[in-house]
Amino acid sequence: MTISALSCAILSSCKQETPRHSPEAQALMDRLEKIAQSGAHMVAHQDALMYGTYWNVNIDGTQDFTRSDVLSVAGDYPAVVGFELGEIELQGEYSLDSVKFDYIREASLAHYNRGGIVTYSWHCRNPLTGDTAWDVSSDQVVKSILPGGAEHEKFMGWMGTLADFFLSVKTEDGALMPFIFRPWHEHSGGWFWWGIDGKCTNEDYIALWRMSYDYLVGERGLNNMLWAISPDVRNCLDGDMVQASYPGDDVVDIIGMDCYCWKGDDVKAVTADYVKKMRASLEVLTELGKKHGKMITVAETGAEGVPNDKFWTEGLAESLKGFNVLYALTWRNASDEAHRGHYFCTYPGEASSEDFKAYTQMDNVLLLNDIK
Ligand code: BMA
Repeated sequence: MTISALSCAILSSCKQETPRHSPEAQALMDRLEKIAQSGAHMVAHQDALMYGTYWNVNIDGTQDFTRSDVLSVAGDYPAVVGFELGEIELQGEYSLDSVKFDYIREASLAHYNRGGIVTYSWHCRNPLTGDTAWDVSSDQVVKSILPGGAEHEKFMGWMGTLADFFLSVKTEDGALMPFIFRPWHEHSGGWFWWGIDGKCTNEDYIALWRMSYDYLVGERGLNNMLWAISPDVRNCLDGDMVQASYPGDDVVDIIGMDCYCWKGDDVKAVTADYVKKMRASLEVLTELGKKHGKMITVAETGAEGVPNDKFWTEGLAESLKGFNVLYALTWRNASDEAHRGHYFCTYPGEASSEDFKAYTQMDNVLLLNDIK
């Protein structure tokens, strides 16, 4: 033991600073920077390996995590796979989308070992009422979990459970798997308890983000993750709004946005609106990215039920043309009967599947094998 290590051991108050990024996280950053600068973007799909429109690992016994709707249609896996950790805070076996947390860990590692990139979202329950993330009955929730608030201890326990999960996702050589963490998303709206549109102040949102960072990275040593913020473009992705609630360059690695294509009878007109909204928002995001020296991404997108058979080439590809975006993550293809029609990507036999295939064959669109 060196003298300084010895004195640190003796003086328990002597804390070692956690470096901003672990070597694995830095390698992921470097890999992403290269992709971002190439002008190409990665195909990304939420819960891609857990279930698809007509299958589910819980039921079909495909627990080697080799199945994916994107793979079935395009012949390769998405480069980025998103997983949802909502309700991990309740310490049960299953997520709010009925996925086993053990499977999420195993599927994350399977994707990582194949050369893919993992991102986690967290629709955390309302710690004040115990109801879902969408319970916005009080505008005091964030305040109540900040230091000094009545629910602070309880909430830190929830964060502890999340940290325990992250600490359990280890690669074969024992390192913590690097990934992109995207907490407190769509905060520009008022539909989650952490929304700045009436549910908390900008200051409280920033405090929540920084508290999460300090705990997970500073206290639990989770410097294997990159932090992505993603406001929703509803309520307008205006630079000032994002600016006012921006947690700081020291605690953000990627600036993203969530932007969906809404429904309407005239699918061509709806798609054109989507392209317009995406491009206008990406202009703003590009400026923010430049200003803050951050990569930008489309953290959630798609059209529920993909009403336009040409959505991928006419909608998504058109939207992203000319922008340096990391990836475009289409939301989940829910498999359960209760969510029939709640799909945002394609699947075999689905009307837009040929167009999706054509989109993934474009030179600037990257599936898993393209990033290896
Ligand atoms: C929403 C919907 C919900 C789901 C939640 C978290 O957008 O897909 O059905 O529970 O995301 O994944």
